[in-house]
Amino acid sequence: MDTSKRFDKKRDKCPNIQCESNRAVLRNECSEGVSTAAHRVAKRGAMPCLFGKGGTCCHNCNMGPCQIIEGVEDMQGVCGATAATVAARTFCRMVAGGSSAHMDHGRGVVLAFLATARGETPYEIKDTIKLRETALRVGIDPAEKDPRDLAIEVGNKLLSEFGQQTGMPSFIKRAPKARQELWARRGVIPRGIDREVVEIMHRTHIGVDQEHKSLLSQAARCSLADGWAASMIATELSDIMFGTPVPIRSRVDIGVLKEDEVNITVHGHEPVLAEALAMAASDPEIVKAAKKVGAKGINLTGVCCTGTEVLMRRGIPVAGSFIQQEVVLATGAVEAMVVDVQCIMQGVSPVADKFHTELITTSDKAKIPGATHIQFDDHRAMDVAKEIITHAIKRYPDRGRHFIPKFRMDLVAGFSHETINYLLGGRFRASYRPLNDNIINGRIRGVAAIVGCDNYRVMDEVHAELAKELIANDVLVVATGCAATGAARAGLLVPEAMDMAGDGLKEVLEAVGCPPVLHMGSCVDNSRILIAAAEMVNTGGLGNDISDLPIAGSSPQWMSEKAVSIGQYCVTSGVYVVFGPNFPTSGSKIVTDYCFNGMADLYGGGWGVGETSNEIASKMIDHINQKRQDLGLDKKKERVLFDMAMRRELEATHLHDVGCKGPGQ
Ligand code: NFS
Repeated sequence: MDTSKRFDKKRDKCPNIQCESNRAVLRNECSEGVSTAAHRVAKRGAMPCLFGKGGTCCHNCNMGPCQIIEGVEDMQGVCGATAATVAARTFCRMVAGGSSAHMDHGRGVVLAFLATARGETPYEIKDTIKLRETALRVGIDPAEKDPRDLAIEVGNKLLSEFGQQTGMPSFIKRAPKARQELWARRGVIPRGIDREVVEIMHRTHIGVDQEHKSLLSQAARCSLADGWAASMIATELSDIMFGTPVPIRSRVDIGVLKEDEVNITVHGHEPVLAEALAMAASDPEIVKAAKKVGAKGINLTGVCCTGTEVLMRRGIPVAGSFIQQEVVLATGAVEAMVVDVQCIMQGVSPVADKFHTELITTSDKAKIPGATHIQFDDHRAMDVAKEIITHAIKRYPDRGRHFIPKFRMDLVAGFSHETINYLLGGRFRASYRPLNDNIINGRIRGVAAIVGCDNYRVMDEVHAELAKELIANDVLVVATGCAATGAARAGLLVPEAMDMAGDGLKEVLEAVGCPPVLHMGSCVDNSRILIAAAEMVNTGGLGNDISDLPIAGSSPQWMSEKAVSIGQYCVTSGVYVVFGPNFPTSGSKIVTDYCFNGMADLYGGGWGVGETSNEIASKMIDHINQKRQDLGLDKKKERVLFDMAMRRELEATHLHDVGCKGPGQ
């Protein structure tokens, strides 16, 4: 039945209903009356508040709020604050907000790690090799130590780095030497993890730091406490506890929900709860209970970065990215959505309410009106997980009219730094040497990272289009988070997609047998990209610092403060980073110029912005070409111009090759 006529124009015009699986669900009569962020974007209109958008609305005191226009004297803040000061302050607070999310996540992982080492959780110390390597990196001699004792020492050391007031977090030393020296010269080495966020909140209070360069220097320091400390701690200890990812096949998109099983989606960011749910889902008692209500079993799927965490380590399918969270529920086929922290839209609650779905919050830091709260505790992880699954099982008989679209796509995930090292170098000489050599000989032009959120205000196809254009130009792509999920939906995370790569890159991929877009994990796992970049420098032949490498990064659909913090730690690490539409300081030309050019002078990596995938790709490729030229590697690497005809051709070949599953297939 053609149901499209039942939808009004606003609904159809909404940009991301163009995403095929979202459209299929939202146009199905089962979702009638459901409102998602896509609809709210349409209702709010295309143009958000310009002052807010450009970072020049100051509401830090009760003399305001002041909306400030740069260069207009009457439009300064009541306190006299200029647009540059306010935009820089706003940017700093975004970095602090984003960093704090990763810091609290990292702290939670360390606490779970310590409890695990003491034998108080159902988790294990799985990767003892990585534990020993990590011990050495934080200055602990692992010799002759029992893994549990060693884990306690490592955990306590890393936990202390959150509250320390002087010195520096241990993993800062993983950056290339030249980078550490540059950070020391610029005065941006973080002292303790939490301290840098507190200092931003202090400096941005009314009447404290009023000089944009000084403010942004603290943003740089805080961002390093995120990337090279909190996020890296979260990734490394999660790997030790739950296993370092290796290549693993799975599926992505809403079609991973199942008709005849109890569908539970885990949504949020922290791996601890999702790991417990994964363990409990196969418990014989639980399976028996599911069968008793007529289901064949438990189908655990992921949403957002929690989903990515369990995808990377267990191959659990990802039902949706950030923009799909409400749509997954609008299928009417989900018994429970279990959330922990971050990126959970309040809009999921009313959508769950329209169906038999139970929304379950599990963190006392993140409660949602209308949800059932079942507090998670590492020490009682299995009991809590079973209690949650039992709630879901009870809902299964109440499943009413529902619609699961057939859209799902195969993918290969699991490209940790260790995997890339092994895949490229082989078992006996694991190293980045072959990658560097192929960059030097020109088969690979460079490496690009596509990371971060997806966003209803940006066209859904941007991640995939950007990735396609980069790989066609022999740029190897690494991806994380919702960007990786978006690229996976488009079928770019399977080895067969190498046909879309340029000849040089394809030759390398054929030899190794991996996809042209490598899934490196969740958003905290962007720290894996930092480690990979440092390893490329250490391997030699591509300069002495990260800023010398022919690499670039982009978050083309950024929306969260975390994305700003991630972008800033990449810039502070020497990477050129291009944001998708709108840069958060656009209300001040002074601050924006400083972020784009001033930071490039200071750190060798700066910010950029692009409106379309084509513009973003051009900027990234130009930067990579410039770095190749600076390294003396610029011989004959012509840019492939990417036009619409080429895109269509690639699309057609690709869908045929990887067997895209559309409705009815
Ligand atoms: Ni990261 Fe944005 Fe959220 Fe994960 Fe997805 S939206 S910055 S990718 S889920 S954090």
